[in-house]
Amino acid sequence: MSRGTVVSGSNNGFDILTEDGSMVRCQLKGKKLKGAEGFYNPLAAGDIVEWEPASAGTGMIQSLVPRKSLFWRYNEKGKAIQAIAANMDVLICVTSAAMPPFRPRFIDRVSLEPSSDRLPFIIALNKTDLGIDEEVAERMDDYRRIGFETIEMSAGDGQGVEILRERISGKTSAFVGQSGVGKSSILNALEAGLGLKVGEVCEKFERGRHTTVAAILSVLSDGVTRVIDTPGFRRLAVRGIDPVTLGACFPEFRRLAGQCALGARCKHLDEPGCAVTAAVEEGTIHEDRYESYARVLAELEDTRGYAKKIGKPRRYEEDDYEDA
Ligand SMILES: Nc1nc2c(ncn2[C@@H]2O[C@H](COP(=O)(O)OP(=O)(O)OP(=O)(O)O)[C@@H](O)[C@H]2O)c(=O)[nH]1
Ligand SMILES: [Mg+2]
Ligand SMILES: [Zn+2]
Repeated sequence: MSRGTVVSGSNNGFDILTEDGSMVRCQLKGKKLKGAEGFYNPLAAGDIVEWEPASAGTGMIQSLVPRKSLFWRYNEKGKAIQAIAANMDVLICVTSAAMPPFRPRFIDRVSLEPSSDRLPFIIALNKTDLGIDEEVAERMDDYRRIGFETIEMSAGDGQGVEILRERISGKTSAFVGQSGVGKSSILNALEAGLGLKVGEVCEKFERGRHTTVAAILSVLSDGVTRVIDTPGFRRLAVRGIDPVTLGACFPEFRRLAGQCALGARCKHLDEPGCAVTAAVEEGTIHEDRYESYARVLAELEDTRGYAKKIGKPRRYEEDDYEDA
């Protein structure tokens, strides 16, 4: 039995990067994959599997090696968790200064999983060549202030590309974010040879066109740096977090843990003696971050049934409307 890494694939077959660096097309052995029970899809880009050679240069996947990290979202149609990218050392949320517009509430939602899993997380503000509005600059400053790592960059003119390269060098990183923000373009800027497909942003609606349709892992020419490109989505619905622990996924709220009069039971809404709402009034918690928190909390309360059912891992579904 050998080990290999899933580069891409669907139920019809997976491209596996073997330990000696060659590629082999593999099928699953049987209908259910050992180790991937309960998921909408058995395997994500970045998964490590045990496989065996089969006929004519193909392979048979026997089992999934436990994941050390996972980015996933809740698939509403399948009513199950869809694994998007696995085993990354760092998750990068790509966002754009413009075209499509900067969406901090979307970033807030993406940040919840790495915040609670302690997975290194970077906010990459792309398309800085289009100019950075004051409002965008102010929010990026706030993200840094509360402890998020950020990179301001442009796949278009190359700003920040070397900083990104240094940060992900020798590691596996996964790039996620809304359609059209430039995830595939950034990877092509790191290495033109990747030749990932890039699509225009629709001028009228300022939205991407879902150009990347499946996650794919690529190895850069240094032979050791791995990057996972993923399909864009417009909105992330949050599932499966216990509402009373949501505050702990916001680092600047977490710092106030234990200071609310109600202690760990405080949901930071209108409870007397709440340290979080006091910090919002004082301006030490950004009111838009608080708004994100309140919206996600309401969503979690509305979908408690899901939360119970799927437990941990918690999260996400694709949806058709734009704003969180
Ligand atoms: N001006 C400018 N345009 C960029 C930049 N990066 C990407 N673009 C453009 O933005 C559009 C979308 O880029 P993609 O790389 O396809 O975006 P994506 O995030 O991979 O989109 P999906 O695959 O649909 O999720 C293309 O027209 C790119 O040329 C940048 O830094 N500056
Ligand atoms: Mg893409
Ligand atoms: Zn509170």
